[in-house]
Amino acid sequence: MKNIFSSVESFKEALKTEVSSRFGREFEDSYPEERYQALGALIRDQAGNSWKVTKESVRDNKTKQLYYFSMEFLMGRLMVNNLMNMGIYDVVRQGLEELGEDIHNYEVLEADAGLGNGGLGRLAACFLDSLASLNLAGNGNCIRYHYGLFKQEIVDGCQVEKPDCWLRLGNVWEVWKPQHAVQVKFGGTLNAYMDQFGKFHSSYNPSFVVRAVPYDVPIVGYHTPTTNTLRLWDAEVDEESVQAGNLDRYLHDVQALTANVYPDDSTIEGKELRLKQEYFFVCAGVAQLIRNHIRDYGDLNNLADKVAIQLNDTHPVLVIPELMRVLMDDYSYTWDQAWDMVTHTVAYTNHTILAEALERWPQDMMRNLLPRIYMIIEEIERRFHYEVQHRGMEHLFSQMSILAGNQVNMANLAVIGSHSVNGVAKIHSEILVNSVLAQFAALYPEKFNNKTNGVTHRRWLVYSNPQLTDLLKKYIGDGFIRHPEELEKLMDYVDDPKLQEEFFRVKRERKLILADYCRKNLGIEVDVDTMFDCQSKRLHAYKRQLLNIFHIMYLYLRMKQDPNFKPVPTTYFFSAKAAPSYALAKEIIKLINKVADRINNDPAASPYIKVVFIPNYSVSIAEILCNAADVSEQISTAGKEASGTGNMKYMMNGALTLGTLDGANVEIVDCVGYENAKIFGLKVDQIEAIKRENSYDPWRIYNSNPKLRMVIDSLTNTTWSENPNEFQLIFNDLMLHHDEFFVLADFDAYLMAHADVNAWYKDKPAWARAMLINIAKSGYFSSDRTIRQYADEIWGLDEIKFTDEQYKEAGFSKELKK
Ligand code: 26V
Repeated sequence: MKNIFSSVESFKEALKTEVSSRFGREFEDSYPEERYQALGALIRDQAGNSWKVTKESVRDNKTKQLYYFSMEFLMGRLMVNNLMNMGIYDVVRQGLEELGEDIHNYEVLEADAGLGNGGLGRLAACFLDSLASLNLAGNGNCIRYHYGLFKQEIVDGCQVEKPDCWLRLGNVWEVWKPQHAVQVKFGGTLNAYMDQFGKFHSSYNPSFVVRAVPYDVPIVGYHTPTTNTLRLWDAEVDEESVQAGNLDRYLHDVQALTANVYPDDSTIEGKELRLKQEYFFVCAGVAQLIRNHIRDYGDLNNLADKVAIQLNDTHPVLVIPELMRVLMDDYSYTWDQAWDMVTHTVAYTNHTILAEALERWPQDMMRNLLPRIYMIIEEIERRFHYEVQHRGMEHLFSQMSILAGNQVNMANLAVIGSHSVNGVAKIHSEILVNSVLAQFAALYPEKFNNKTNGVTHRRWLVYSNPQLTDLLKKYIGDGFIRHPEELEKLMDYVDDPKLQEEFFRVKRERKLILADYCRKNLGIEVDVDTMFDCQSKRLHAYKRQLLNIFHIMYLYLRMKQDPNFKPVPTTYFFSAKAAPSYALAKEIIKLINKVADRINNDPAASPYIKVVFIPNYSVSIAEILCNAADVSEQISTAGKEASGTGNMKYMMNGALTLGTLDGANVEIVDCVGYENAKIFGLKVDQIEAIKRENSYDPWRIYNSNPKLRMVIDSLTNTTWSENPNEFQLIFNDLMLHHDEFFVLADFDAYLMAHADVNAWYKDKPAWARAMLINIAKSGYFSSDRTIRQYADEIWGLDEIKFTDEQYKEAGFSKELKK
């Protein structure tokens, strides 16, 4: 196989040929979009060589495979990532340069694949990178949404949602596979009977049938031929299945199925379309894995030995009854055989303990939409109830049942049908075992485990922060790219004044890049010699962006009272999308923007305080924000943030965590020590005690704390808006609805924490040392570590092996293996 990327010359030739044969134009006459598409096609085709040998190796060596079912994969852009992982970035950059082109202009033409809401979807994307880079056979399974999560614009301080047409230029990475389409059936009637041997038979007459058609995206590992598949299912019409006189409605329903990512990650609304989406990609994904398995092994008897399925939250939990259906109805396994296979194959990850986000579906909706699936769920429930009774735990059953109060409880179904249940950080897994799923933990203690999240340090450190990467290489070599734990070597140099100075220079360069973005896109001038304090994540009451802005409001109001008060010059960055129907979250965005307007336009205050709200938080924005930060705000109410992963991205780039003891912050301080982070606020047990004693009284705090009172009063006294009712929802939430997330309770501690951070920041050697220690200790938070643990402790995966021939065929030289 000829590798066109083996030299700059052959790459240039290939690109010119590709442009002219694809678009019928000379390279010089072509449009930038055409050149971009041609380049994408060349890279994808090159990945195709590795893809082929990966599939062959997995098949021939009978390597166990993972299927990661997730409603969301927040991939971001793939160009730089793919070029770097394939080890051909420099060839392409130089080739383009010789053709008079800047590679950066190609990189920015790519739209972010924003197929997700936030942490859960980005985690899935990081996992794919680590799976491939660790030579593990891991397939992603998701929906090919035609529009990503909405784009956020800020108009007059308020969030406005615009469609995200990420497919406008097509998707250069995907390969359409119409030959692998499968039918997915919904609704209608089911007739069932038992034959004289006690075997179940059914005839199903669905009311709505669609074709699920896969688009495959290659996921290339770092310097290895391993290339996995992210399979995105699109919906197309099934010509045979249109009912007479119903064409318009049918076309609309097919198109709606894959139109949008559901943008509300805070409450679960019982919308039928969402349930349809869930079954759609579950049914298609299961059909594909069964088909592959039969092709490779002839039958399904060893399914659990060769296939692992991970459910990313409950959204794909219908995998459990769907796999039961296929095994029993299509392949004649008995219930007990099928149940044994399913429960040894499927594992479940929980990502939230917020009651309002736990999935429940109306029983009627599920029965009408998925009659056979519902029937199987009823039988799972019946047998589970029997088991609980048999084990003398009937008194616990009501809290573990799947069907109760006319609803289907998806988390309970997930736990019952899985062999492993994990939380995503130590404290979160403890809360699952001790409270949310305590009854299950008593019944099935062996199922429960923790897998602390991670992020791919390749995207979030190596590729997005080349300046820091070069510096690290100079001191500790490049082994950390494959072995992130080697970042620890930096500990030998954290007191070295030369490194400290060089590091500050790198940080300043990153700040300049961010400042440049703010100038060009927001028209805001940012002083890079101020401290950069950042909070970027979805907007939720429990994440407490409100606490952050209250501190800023306090500083400003105090400056107005006392002209001698001069805070440490700081730029506060916020970036956050609110669910379109989440009124309180939207009001908090408005407050942040109104405060920013007032302070930034006040010449007495703005040299000391600047507030920047960066619209449309996305993977690409995070790539320029996280690595410019000095301080990382991780201030959720203790017990509410399952893990957080932004905290890890900031830490890896040297920011100090200013946070509560919540989620993975706990492990961050475990690693760096309390002296290298700033932890404040109520802890989980204190919050539990306050709730138990019913002793929380926001008014008492308000009345006894003049600083806080000044801030709360300013919400309604026209300081920030001419309309005194502008922030009424916020006021009511805190003062009349009992401040569910303890903003007032933590206000004082938060102020003090900031004061400590400011003092610390002035001591440059101490500050640099702490930042460098954070980088040195961040290897643990690479998703390589997380995936290794999943692979060893849950999935039982072995590495994919390649022969020398296959290396060659994939166009890889063995030197890249390090
Ligand atoms: C929930 C829903 C509810 C139904 C409509 C659509 C939708 C979409 C997403 C979600 C997910 C909520 C759970 C979630 O995102 N959890 C986050 O998972 C991160 C990765 O484990 C973790 O770091 C965050 O702490 C956690 O909030």
